[in-house]
Amino acid sequence: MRFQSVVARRLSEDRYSAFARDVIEGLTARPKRLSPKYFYDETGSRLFEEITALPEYYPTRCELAILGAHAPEMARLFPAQTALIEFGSGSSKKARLMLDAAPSIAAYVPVDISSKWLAEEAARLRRDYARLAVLPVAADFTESFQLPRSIATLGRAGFFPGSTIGNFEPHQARAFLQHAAGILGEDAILIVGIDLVKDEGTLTAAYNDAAGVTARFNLNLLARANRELGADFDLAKFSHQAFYNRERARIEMHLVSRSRQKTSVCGRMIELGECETIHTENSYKFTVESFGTLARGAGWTPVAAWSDADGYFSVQALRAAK
Ligand code: AVJ
Repeated sequence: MRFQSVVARRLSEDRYSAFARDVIEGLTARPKRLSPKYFYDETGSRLFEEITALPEYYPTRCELAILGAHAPEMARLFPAQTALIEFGSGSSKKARLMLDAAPSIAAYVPVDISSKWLAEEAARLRRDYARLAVLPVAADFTESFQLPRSIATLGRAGFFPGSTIGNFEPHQARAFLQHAAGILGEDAILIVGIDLVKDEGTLTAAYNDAAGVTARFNLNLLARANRELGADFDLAKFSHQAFYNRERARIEMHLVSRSRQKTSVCGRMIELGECETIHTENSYKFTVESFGTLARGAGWTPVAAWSDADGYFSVQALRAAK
């Protein structure tokens, strides 16, 4: 305990980045952990794009099919003259399906932590949608942020696709939904993509692809620490592990140490035992009912749910509860 508090104090000094602090804290904790939010540097974002095209990785394909088929029905739930606010917009590919289907969208507000990506995508959107106000906000969408003033008179529709909500612990998912209700205000609609509980074989294959892209995506966390923090992880000494935890309805991803080893990060020694794991991601799966219960507990009323033909993925519409 004493040791922990000394570590925490030293790590709060400015000369360490948030990434450095989280890596050292996570790798000196028991069990060891690293946050999935660090997957997405340039290499990781590229690897994730590759994942979305893998034959085993069904979520992106299913969600695009659902949006392609049902975006007009979703848009009919929006107030006339709406601002579409996307939490964690990335490439805005899914938002484009909404924009194409919904003439009622007057403004698009992509919220993303990467300001470079945001600016480039905003320029492309302005070119492709001449009458749309594109108002990017560079912010961590899990923290409080200000919506652009110019949308004050518009209705609000939140958009949170990709099953990103599945990365949160249940209590964090509830907190996020409450936070979204606060940002979006009365009469808002929230469109959320969630991955559904299904047979274990399909679930585990999606995170253990034959081409090994998910393994590279997972290992990139250590490669990133090597690049950005001057750490000296030997990637050959770790293996990718992903399995379904049925009791908690989540895929867990870990990096398993193949042997007893020592490594250093920012001058700090990290020790790993043989077979010790670093827990890098949870990806929660829901049923339409379990997600509805979560939403009701966070200030939202489920109004509609759409699914793909296999029932693998679901896009749900929620209305802010009065
Ligand atoms: C982007 C969080 C939805 O959980 O399926 C893909 C990330 N991790 N393969 C997911 C991911 C491993 C993905 N999400």
